Amino acid sequence: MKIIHTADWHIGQRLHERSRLDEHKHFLDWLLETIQKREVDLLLVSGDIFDTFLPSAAATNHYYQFLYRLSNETETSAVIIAGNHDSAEHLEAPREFLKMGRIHVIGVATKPAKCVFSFPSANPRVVVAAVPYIRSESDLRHLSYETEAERSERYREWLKAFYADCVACMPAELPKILMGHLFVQGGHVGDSERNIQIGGATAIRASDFPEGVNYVALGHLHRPQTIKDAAYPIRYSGSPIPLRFNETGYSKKIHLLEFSDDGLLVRDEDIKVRVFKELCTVEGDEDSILWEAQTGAWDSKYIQVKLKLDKPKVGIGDEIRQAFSERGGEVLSVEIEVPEVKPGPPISVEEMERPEKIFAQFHKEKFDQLPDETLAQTFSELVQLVEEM
Ligand SMILES: [Mn+2]
Repeated sequence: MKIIHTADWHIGQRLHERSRLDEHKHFLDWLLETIQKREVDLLLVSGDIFDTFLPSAAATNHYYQFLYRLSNETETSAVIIAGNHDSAEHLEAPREFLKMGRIHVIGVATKPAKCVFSFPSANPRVVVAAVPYIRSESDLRHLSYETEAERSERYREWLKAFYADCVACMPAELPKILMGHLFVQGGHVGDSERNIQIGGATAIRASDFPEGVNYVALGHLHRPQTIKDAAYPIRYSGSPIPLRFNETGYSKKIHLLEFSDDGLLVRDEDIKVRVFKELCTVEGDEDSILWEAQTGAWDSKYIQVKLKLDKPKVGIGDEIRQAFSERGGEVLSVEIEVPEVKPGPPISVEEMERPEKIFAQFHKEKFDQLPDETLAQTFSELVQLVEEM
């Protein structure tokens, strides 16, 4: 029984307004290919399918095209849960219809028994509990007298009990996989995960998962990682594409598990996701960045520029964008860092300069020249207006 665990697709995500749909399309094609090549029986997607509650038509289309192909071109089954970015209700709406294609979607956790699925259905060899993201505001009853700490604790207890109830519904002899979209204490948080905690310190602990489980397939954290010191693998697959420029120092992954016929985990393999688009960060002063732009290999890369300047310079952003684009790179963001001008000692009213003079000095410092006549005139009129008020 071969199983792939992935999560946090975030289809429809934009990076500095740049659509990522091409990358998602490549990823989903690659995933389907991998499923076919490795003869995978079951696909687990642990939440954050989409980036937003109401994904665009194009994003929705990519998702359903993939499911259609999975159902038609393979024998693979799938279990999909909603994450915090998904609308649980929207994701779940076509549930009955998707079941016809061996695809099981759980958006809202109702009863533990409804979250438990065995595969293959005719002759089960593995059992999965699909527990979607739990919203403290709607899934747990709101109690107005509760402190945040109490609420966090109640969230933890609720999840702990729900997982235990799921396991109680599972046939004892089958390998057990739990799915979830949540934060486990000890996990490494990047900065592209939104609402990582509810009400402050909400995290569940590795020891909160029940005994007798074989694998926990998690979503929520975007860096692939396994929680330390747990009795069995509790793992985040991470997002398949880097969602921010700072998610680039490591490989993106999906996980391939294999259970033998007698229920042992005989394979636990990382598969690196192909890089569909490289994200790069270039830092330095104007000269070094322009030199890098003119000499580096930037073809079809997305670039973030962090530029250090002594003083602001009009049009530098465009100049940099142009330089990279001449070598095929696309600059998505230019952050400019200018040293802060320290304010001088305070001066008395008698010593104060006329506003026109201060403005002229300010302009000279900022743009290296005095304001032109029109601007100086306009400013002086403004001052006059204020003084006459
Ligand atoms: Mn996510």
